[in-house]
Amino acid sequence: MKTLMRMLIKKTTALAKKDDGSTVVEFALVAPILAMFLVAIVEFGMIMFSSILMESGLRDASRFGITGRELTGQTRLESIVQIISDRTIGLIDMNAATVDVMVYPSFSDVGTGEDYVDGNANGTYDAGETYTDSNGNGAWDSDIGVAGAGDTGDIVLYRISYDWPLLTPFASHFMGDSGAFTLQASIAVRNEPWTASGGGA
Ligand SMILES: [Ca+2]
Ligand SMILES: [Ca+2]
Repeated sequence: MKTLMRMLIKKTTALAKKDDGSTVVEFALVAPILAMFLVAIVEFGMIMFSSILMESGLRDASRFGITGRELTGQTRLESIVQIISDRTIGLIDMNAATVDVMVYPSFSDVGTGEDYVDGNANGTYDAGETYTDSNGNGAWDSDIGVAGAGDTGDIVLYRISYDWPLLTPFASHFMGDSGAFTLQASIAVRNEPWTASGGGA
């Protein structure tokens, strides 16, 4: 990327020094590429900035979540999403972002699936194989987390995923997938002890 930029700057400077008619034509060819390149750099900066805000927003939300409190007029989950939304100052479209708040029996269970006997030894669960229905929903789950902000002392995972729509097709050559760059963050915490009057699920 640096080399390309150096090349573009050199070319632009060289064109500025020339004073024949071809300068205008050549500059017209280079200018859109240079402009697109600058937009891509700005966009990359925006993505990095949003990513940092998203991570700190998620951390703030989890710090709030472990206290068992809720914002006035909102449920705990709504309050948690509200905090992330406030901290990302509108850069992340919360309607398009996926926020998961899930309860696990222990830290080591975070992100793990229900136990099963791998009958055909292919390393994955297949329909018909014996499994332990930990969450009692009558089906095997690849993630044993149960949606919710949890009760006092519970282990809770906060996870956010957002597909940043890339502005420049140029940028999507370097990063992202099908015109979007996925931003992700997650944090697992243990809820503080609180009394029944101090909060609720
Ligand atoms: Ca299997
Ligand atoms: Ca299950």
